[in-house]
Amino acid sequence: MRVTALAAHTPEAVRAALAARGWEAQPAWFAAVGIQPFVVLIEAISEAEREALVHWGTKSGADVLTGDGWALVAGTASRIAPLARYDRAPAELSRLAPELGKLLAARADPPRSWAIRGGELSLEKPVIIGIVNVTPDSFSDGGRLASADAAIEHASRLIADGCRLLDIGGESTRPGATPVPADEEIARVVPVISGLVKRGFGAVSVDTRKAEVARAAVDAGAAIVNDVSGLHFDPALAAVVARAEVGLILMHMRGTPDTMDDLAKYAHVAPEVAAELATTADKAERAGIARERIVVDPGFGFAKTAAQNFRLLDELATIVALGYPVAVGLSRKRFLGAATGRPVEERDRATAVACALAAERGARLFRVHDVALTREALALAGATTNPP
Ligand code: PMM
Repeated sequence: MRVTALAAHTPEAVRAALAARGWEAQPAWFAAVGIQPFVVLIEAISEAEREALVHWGTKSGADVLTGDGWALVAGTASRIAPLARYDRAPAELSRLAPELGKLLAARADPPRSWAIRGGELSLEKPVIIGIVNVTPDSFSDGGRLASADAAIEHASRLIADGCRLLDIGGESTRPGATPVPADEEIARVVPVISGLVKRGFGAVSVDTRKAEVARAAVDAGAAIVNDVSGLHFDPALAAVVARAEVGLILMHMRGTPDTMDDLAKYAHVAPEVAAELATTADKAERAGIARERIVVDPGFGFAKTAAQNFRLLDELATIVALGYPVAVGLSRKRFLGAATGRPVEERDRATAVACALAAERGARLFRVHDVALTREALALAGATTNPP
């Protein structure tokens, strides 16, 4: 007899073991996915629901841990799946079926594309978003025209390095940054956006919290709005996005850049960020923004301590499980310095490694300064499951 422990963090090892023993590709894949471990935390449940779950767990062989008002259910996906079916689940658990069904559906069929203005961006391969910050501290050498030209030239290098999207920002969101009036922000970003669109440099996104700036950027040809406030800063932003039918990145943060550090209080960061992002995405959909247009971003560095950022990166699958494509902004952030001891200008290698870790956990879009290095790290991470 020979006993071998197989890798279980992806379905690959089981698929390969079955394929090596003559299984057809499709059944081998479905079986491998079905026996992947699946753990769900169920909160705000009644005593009757809790008891029904414990009873169901004993019968079905899934592990159920419970406490006051919550339960944690662990097992394989195929063992837990019947709980998402009205005809198979105990009547007391009917409230659970639709919620669990959504999680299972997103897991079985993650989004493969993102609807942006004028078309779709494929997510089959990772999407690198090149950062073009047109803030005075980034481009401090002279007048507006010079800044726009410098930004466009910088963007052309990022495109050559392999990014598929350019994110243009005219307002710094660092703690303590001076707020920029909308007209000043427009004057910074619009010449760059129209210059890039005119040159046909691919999809352009505007990094703004303000409806007025988003409207001007969209008029200049932006295909995406990236709102770091997750629709909290300007209530009019959602309508602009809905009407223009552009893509939307909803980032998680609490408060504003000035107040966010005091709001970094979580009992368990990943589920709390996921719940807050789900509420925000719901709000966007109710404002008329199609689900296919929404990407969510856990907001690394925004209202999170270094330790919370690392937990969130490790537990990124919780954000991915919401069913929206996930973008991450890890580039040069302070918490990367906390692990490496590197100052901000030396954090591109750490950024590339962090992006590879995020890709493995299901992130599809990566907002970075150094596109070439990140592209290489992502190529390697991808080749692990899909060899070239
Ligand atoms: N971070 C910054 C700015 N915009 N947008 C998204 N979607 N995600 C982020 O993490 C994010 C962002 C701050 O970083 P920078 O000052 O280096 O641009």
